[in-house]
Amino acid sequence: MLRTDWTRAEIRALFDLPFTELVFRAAQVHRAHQAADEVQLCTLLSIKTGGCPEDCGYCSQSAHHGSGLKAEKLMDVNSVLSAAAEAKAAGSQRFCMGAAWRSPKERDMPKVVAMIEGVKAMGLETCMTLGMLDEGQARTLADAGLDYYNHNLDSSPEYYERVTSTRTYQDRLDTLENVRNAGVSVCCGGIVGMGETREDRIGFVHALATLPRHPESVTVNALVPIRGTPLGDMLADTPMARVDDIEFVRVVAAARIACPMSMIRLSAGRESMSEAAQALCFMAGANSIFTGDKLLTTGNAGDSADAALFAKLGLRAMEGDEPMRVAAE
Ligand code: SAM
Ligand code: DTB
Ligand code: SF4
Repeated sequence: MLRTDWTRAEIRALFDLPFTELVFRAAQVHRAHQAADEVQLCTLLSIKTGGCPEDCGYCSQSAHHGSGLKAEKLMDVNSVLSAAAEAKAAGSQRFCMGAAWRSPKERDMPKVVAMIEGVKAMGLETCMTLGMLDEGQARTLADAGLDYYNHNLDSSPEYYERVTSTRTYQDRLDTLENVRNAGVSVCCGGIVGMGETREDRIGFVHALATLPRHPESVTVNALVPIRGTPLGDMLADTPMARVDDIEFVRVVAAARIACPMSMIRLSAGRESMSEAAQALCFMAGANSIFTGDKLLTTGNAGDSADAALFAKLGLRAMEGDEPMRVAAE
């Protein structure tokens, strides 16, 4: 039922629709497949911060840039579990753990496995994002009970090489395949506002919608400009390069139409988005957010601002599993 044969021309035609028509169609698709008043709450924790050998042009954690972020060692398991307990108490459904690695090292795996087992035992869904995985590593995480793995395509295949030089788009696709083959659900998305063109945004949505199976979760981040990173400096020095809210909502709407059963997560950049812009994103089919006042290294809207927004918009926290996982059972 879910189309994975979208052409770029079809995705382009969505972007070219009058804005209100695009949002209306996305809202229809959303209602046909999911409960449109439910929004999933996820919490992030950086379990290994900074000092990353990759050179992603947007990232505060790359050792190649001068963001000034202090590198830290892998957290101990108990500290991760207490952060997870706090997230659960705050109403979060999923706990996502991120590490600034190119890929996990063998010596780190026992701790990572203990984190997955411990967080899962609290009744939370587990997600990890640790960089590239080979088949064996994906299987180890699956055996530990990992529910989701986040690994982003970030942009179109053409723009990707302008964003990161230490790995290729194909490397990203290979890890996604290893995660899928191990039976772990996929969380995959990208960043809007890195200086890419409309055609790159079309290529990005097209890449997600033509994966062999749509990601269960799609993250849509707005670039958080970080001083000292190439893309952060570019945006801070050229405010005109900022993608406006209407174009951002178009990306959400096109992703919703192309991947009707996926969860679409409004991710980084929400802190500086107006309530009206966020409401438009929810209207266009976004149905997941990161909660709490911190993402990995940057700020987030915070629980009280989100509770107020949900009350204003009549939204409620989702409790069930993601539709694609329910359908697969
Ligand atoms: N190291 C792992 C990796 O890259 O796969 C996981 C962590 S990485 C920080 C996760 C994702 O966060 C990136 O793929 C990127 O899409 C997003 N991200 C990182 N820095 C960002 C920023 N400044 N603004 C928006 N999104 C960002
Ligand atoms: C994703 O697409 N966004 C999240 C999650 N996956 C791991 C990360 C956002 C990071 C924002 C920048 C920071 O806090 O360092
Ligand atoms: Fe490293 Fe991930 Fe940041 Fe890239 S996005 S520099 S891989 S932590």
